[in-house]
Amino acid sequence: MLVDAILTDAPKGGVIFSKIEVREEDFPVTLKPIYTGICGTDRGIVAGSLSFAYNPHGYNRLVLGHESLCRVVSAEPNNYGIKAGDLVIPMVRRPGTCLNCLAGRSDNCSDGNKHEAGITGMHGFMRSQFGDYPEYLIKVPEMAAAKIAVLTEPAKNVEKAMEVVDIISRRSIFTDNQGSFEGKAALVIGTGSEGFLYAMKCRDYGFRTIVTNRHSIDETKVGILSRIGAEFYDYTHDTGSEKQGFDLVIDTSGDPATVIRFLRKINNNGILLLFGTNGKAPGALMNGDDIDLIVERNITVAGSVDGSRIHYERGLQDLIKWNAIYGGAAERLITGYASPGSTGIFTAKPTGEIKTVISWE
Ligand code: DN4
Ligand code: BGC
Ligand code: ZN
Repeated sequence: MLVDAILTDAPKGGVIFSKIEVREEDFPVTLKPIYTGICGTDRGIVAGSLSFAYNPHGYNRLVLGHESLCRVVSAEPNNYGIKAGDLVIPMVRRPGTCLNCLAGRSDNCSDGNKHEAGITGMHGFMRSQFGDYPEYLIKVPEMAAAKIAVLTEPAKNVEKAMEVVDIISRRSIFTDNQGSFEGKAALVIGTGSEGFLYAMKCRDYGFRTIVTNRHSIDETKVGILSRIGAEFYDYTHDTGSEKQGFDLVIDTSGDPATVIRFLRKINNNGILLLFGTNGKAPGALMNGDDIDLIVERNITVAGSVDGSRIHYERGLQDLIKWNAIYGGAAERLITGYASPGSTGIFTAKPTGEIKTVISWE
């Protein structure tokens, strides 16, 4: 089938809006995207800095896009309740053959043989039409959620990562004597969409939540943080004395020097969660004192990637909740809309962007 698509050549990079002939299998469901979100991963692929990205077998190009809200155009009868007219979110990962993949947890794929739409060996969702299977579609229950549902995919990463934090935090008494995180502080590095979603989730847990970057942020971003009860600080103005004592540090920057900087400010039994990826970031040295600190303070360093069906479902629920309790905070994360042909959006991040969404209708 010949479709309009946003294409790259992974892992080299580049981006064009063009037609591509995709050899479609006989998919039982046909989808048209309404919105597709652009994330740091897409820009990393376009910049050629994510060496793990690759084209589908037999193609010298990859259709980008893994964040999408779609309309079902047609669906064969199925056991998943998917029918023509439904709003759905297609899942990013498709299982390989390892035990985690077989058990429905391809987010924990143990041999790397899974595929990811728009990232690793599978065409993504930034095309005018595509086919899929009902088992990889998350139903969006109500029209009220339609505006924010495109954020479900990035939100699912946060839900899974915080589940990892839950598991790690059980290694010691991590809460106060009421079982809450109220007395604890979380630092989120980075002010992109994932940073904001982490900040909202950290507030749900009761963490004092601090978000940081290497520059100041505009009023829109300050406004959202204030709605959710989180603080911002520009760490380049940190004197080294006031901001420390974090129990949870979440990095969405992928910058080694920044990660090490804040590793040094983590409390006993604290957690460093690595999430941002940027293979082209300059290296930074960890020294012997850093290793001693990780050991002596019982610090856990963890990575987290992707999420499974349950995380998509929780992510959508949380987005609806955050939008309601924080005065539209979830929909405020969408700071701009672009057309499929404006590919410059992949190489130049608009000032103040949290999430730019491509509109396909
Ligand atoms: P994004 O919108 O590019 O956000 C990255 C944020 O980090 C931006 O606000 C950056 O600031 C900020 N940043 C960059 N360098 C530094 C630094 N040295 N110090 C402080 N802040 C810095 O990307 P996103 O929010 O869509 O995704 C965040 C990252 O997570 C990306 O690297 C993705 O590839 C990765 N990711 C991982 C998973 C997963 O593990 C899922 C989705 C995304 P500025 O550029 O705005 O100035 O499952
Ligand atoms: C996606 C994840 C994917 C990851 C790969 C992210 O942008 O949201 O589903 O596993 O990229 O690094
Ligand atoms: Zn993403």
